[in-house]
Amino acid sequence: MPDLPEHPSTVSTAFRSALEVIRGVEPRIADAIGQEVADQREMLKLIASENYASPATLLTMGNWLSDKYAEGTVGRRFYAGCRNVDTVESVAAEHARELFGAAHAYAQPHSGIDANLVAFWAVLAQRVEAPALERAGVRNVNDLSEADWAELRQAFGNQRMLGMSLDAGGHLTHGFRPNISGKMFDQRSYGTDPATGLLDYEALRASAREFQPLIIVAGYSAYPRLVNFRIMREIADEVGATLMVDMAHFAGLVAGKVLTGDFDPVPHAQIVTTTTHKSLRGPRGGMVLCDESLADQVDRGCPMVLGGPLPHVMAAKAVALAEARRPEFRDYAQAVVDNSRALAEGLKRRGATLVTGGTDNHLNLIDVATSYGLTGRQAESALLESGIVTNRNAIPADPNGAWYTSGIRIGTPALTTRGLGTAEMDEIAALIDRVLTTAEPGTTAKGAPSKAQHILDPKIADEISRRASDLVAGFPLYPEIDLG
Ligand code: DSN
Repeated sequence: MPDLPEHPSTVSTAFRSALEVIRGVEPRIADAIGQEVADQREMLKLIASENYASPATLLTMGNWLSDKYAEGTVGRRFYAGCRNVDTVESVAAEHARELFGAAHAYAQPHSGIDANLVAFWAVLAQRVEAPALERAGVRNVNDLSEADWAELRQAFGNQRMLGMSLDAGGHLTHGFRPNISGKMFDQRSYGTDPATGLLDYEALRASAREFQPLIIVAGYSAYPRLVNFRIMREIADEVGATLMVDMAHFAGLVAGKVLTGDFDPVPHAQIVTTTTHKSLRGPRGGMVLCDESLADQVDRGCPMVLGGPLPHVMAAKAVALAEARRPEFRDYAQAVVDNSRALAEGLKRRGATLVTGGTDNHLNLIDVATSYGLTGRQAESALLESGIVTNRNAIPADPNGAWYTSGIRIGTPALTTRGLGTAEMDEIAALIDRVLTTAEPGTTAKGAPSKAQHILDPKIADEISRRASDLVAGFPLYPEIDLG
């Protein structure tokens, strides 16, 4: 675990005391918090987007900063008395700039979708609103005539975005209809090469030339390989698009300098968004990095898109980013990828088919339909029953659709934080393979084939659960915290 304090008992005392205070008001909540850490200690957590924040990061979130309204940004607030929030927000942004080598950082977004909305609207403000204001000879939207305002609103709705398709590993917030981004933009997707499963930059280039998007979004939540951001920027420049990268999943690998050069999005994209709680191992939240040209627009995220910031969470972002600047974070990031590769090798050796044939990052995507004759939903449930927590995920051209899916996504950031290494990854591959080779598709109550139900011998589920919990017991989570 990161950030072991000099006196571990201090951390124990802090969490115990906090729970005691909470228990005095609402014991069910104290119990739920205690149970959550107990559950997390026992789980074999392979959800690619989850991690374990340090005690320092967790403790930073429970304090008086939470009580302060601070709409606006540093030095430009709508409320008085924000000097401490200014410090917190400035320190978080400073660490983010230094860590990622970004010209500008904005630490307010509450989540990944908020960060993406701030980015979209910063680009729309720069490329659609600012020229409209200039044409009308005014500085503020409030000064536009009704006719000019109607025209601008229509222009906002006419913009195009090119994003990675969902079944290739893209994200709902990259312009898909169920999300607000899909209702804002006319979206087209780019996919992967059906033969290799890899991004096809020439197909993407052709699509960009034809579609002429305002924004090209790069980034993924289920693509197990690297993205060449230099080529993405080249394509964006060629068609006059702004390159936005959502690095939520792999921010920790960028911070830990595993992804550098063409694979580091920050020098190549005009704007980069992230969450702070995935491979970056911080508190639950989001962040935006950008070049100088977008800094003013990004800083208007509140009130443009966001409500009042969460100063206690920005404080925790600052603490986590300070941790990520330490040399040991680079070892962690490298170990995440080494573990992911070891897991891939262990699965392949046992006969599993992986989308793209392997991994270069923190995640693997098992094609469980081809490998084991199961849907993602059946595999996810069988694994959960056996003490292995994963999530189902679509694979390219998924025959089982986005709900049942044919894939299982597995990620290594959390278990690497606990200290598990490549030998344990091979053992985990053996456990996963044993469950999935033994599980079978089930039937509905009426005996028809079901994509949801599975059959798994309870003895196998018990045996694997025991082996999974023995495995993680050797790598205690928060060993310094004893809640009694
Ligand atoms: N929910 C996150 C994930 O699991 O990838 C992305 O939003």
